[in-house]
Amino acid sequence: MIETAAFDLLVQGGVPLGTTQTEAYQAVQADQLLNASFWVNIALAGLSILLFVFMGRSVEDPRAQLIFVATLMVPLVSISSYVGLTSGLTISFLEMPAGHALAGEEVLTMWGRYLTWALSTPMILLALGLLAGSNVTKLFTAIAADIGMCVTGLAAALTTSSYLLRWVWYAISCAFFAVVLYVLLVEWAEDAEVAGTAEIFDTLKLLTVVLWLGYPVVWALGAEGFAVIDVAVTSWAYSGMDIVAKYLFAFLLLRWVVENERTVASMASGLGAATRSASGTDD
Ligand code: RET
Repeated sequence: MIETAAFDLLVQGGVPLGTTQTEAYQAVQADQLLNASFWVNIALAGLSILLFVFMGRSVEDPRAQLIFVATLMVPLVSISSYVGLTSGLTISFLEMPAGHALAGEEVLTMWGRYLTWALSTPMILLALGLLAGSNVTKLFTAIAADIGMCVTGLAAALTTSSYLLRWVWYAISCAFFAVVLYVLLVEWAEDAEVAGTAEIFDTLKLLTVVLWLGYPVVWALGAEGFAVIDVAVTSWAYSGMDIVAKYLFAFLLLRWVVENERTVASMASGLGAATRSASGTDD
């Protein structure tokens, strides 16, 4: 039976340490299920970019435009992220430490995902914060914690020295995530009431919270965590959640902004709206 070298490498798990980019690329090519999980997102991101540019063509209010630009960045980052993955540039085979279910084996790690989330998820939060009428403090808090979550998630995936320390990084990432959830669920939910955007904000908040909670679950179940599900299924789980968390989310948000540009325009400018003053009276 004739098999490609890349297929051999994958099946036998015999990929040597320090795999080259070409070997990573060949391994992706050899796994159609995995490769499809990348290309579906490349196609959808491309279509989303075209659609969102078209939808935003006559938006004039600066705040609405900023929401558009932030949201448009999401598929732009995404298309770059998935091209990085499918080309083998941002994936590596890493040897798992003792204690891991696949200890001693080379596991395909899609670390580019965590890296690019550090760019795309702040854009999602910027758009949501603007919609809720957040002040700068809350916006900064949510975005800084979110970047912390992604970078420490990246550290968890890349740590090969100690199994325990992988989970320590994971726990730190979850702590950052808790801050993001607090701002979304408590602070911005209140702000959106004041700003008059509660209806759409609540829908998007629910979509965001439910889907985002899925990411740490998939990490824990996937090859990087307890290795209950294999690499291609893990990748599809992320890709599937990405489709809803990014493209559907962005579409719902932008459609609402186009239809309600005047509501967005009438929100107080300077990102200072919707705060309770120290004296307890509303601004
Ligand atoms: C990780 C693992 C460590 C613990 C936590 C995680 C959370 C990730 C999240 C990712 C959301 C990504 C989105 C991407 C869209 O472009 C890093 C998986 C808490 C919430 C929405």
